Amino acid sequence: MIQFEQTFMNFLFHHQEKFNRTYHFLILMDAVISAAKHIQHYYLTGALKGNLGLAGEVNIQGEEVMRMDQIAHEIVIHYLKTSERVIHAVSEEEELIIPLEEKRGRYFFYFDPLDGSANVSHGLPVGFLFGIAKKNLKGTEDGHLRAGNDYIAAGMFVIPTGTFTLALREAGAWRFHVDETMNFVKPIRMILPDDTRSWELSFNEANRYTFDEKIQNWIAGNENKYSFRYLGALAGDFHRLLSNGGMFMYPAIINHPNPKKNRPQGKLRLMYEAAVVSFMCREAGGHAVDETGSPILNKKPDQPHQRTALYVGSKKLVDDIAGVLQG
Ligand code: AFP
Repeated sequence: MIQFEQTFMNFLFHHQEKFNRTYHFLILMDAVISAAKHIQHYYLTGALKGNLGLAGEVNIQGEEVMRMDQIAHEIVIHYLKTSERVIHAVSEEEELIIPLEEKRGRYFFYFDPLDGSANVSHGLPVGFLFGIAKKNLKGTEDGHLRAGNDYIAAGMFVIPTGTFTLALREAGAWRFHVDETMNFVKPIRMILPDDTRSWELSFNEANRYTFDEKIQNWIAGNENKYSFRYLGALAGDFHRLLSNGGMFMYPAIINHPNPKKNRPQGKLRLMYEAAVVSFMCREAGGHAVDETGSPILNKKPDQPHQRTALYVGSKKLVDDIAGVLQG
């Protein structure tokens, strides 16, 4: 017997129909899926085609750009254009906000086309992360730098693993797997598990003694209770977290022996990393806070590439650390 699974687009059509929504979001998501498939293809064959190396440029964040970063960015922008639904996009790869369909567009799209560069030269998992906000259709438009609470959807592809997770506002976080026809299929609703036995902690252990002492003490008091996993690519680490529960954190770096390497603002980018996973986490029953213990989703960015510290995961753990951060 052939086993058939529901496709992502079929799932989404039914979702839009059930909630009486327009077709515009469908057109946008179709473009996003096409982009992800293209990125996946280039990444899989990247080692053979010489695409997993450096591009020879430094980006606005002062980081060396990988060839794949550029390819992935180009692919996403191409498909966003063809959707004709996006007013502005913010990409990790471009300093300025990218104007697309300013008059007829309906959405704002914030994305990191290939997150986790340290994994690229090894062909190991990276992510394509995105958040989507919608134009204010009723009142005056307040611009395009939206807080995560204003997103209507957020998602991530783990590349080249072939998994896709999409969270829809007040409608849950859903995981799909790629099938033999390169379709994303079989929606599975993701809910963070209550059972603490599977919970994991995920952070860069090498940074541990650069964190605020309160955080170092919290780690010392909790590290023996949970397993520890760290891939170094947010999409992969967050993918595990959604299944197993626990907490991913990238705290502010304030005690580095070389003060120039301190990152009091945190490392992760708010609009297309922290807010994206925080939105997904909320839809899976979890929570996320910044270095002040305040919800990430309430943070309205002042500029597109703003950074933040991030603590995201099972509500109990995040509430616990928020208490420490506020104490
Ligand atoms: P890059 O894409 O610039 O390498 O950053 C990846 C990332 O923003 C995120 O995906 C990881 O969780 C985090 O950085 C890893 O940072 P460390 O290498 O400092 O642990």
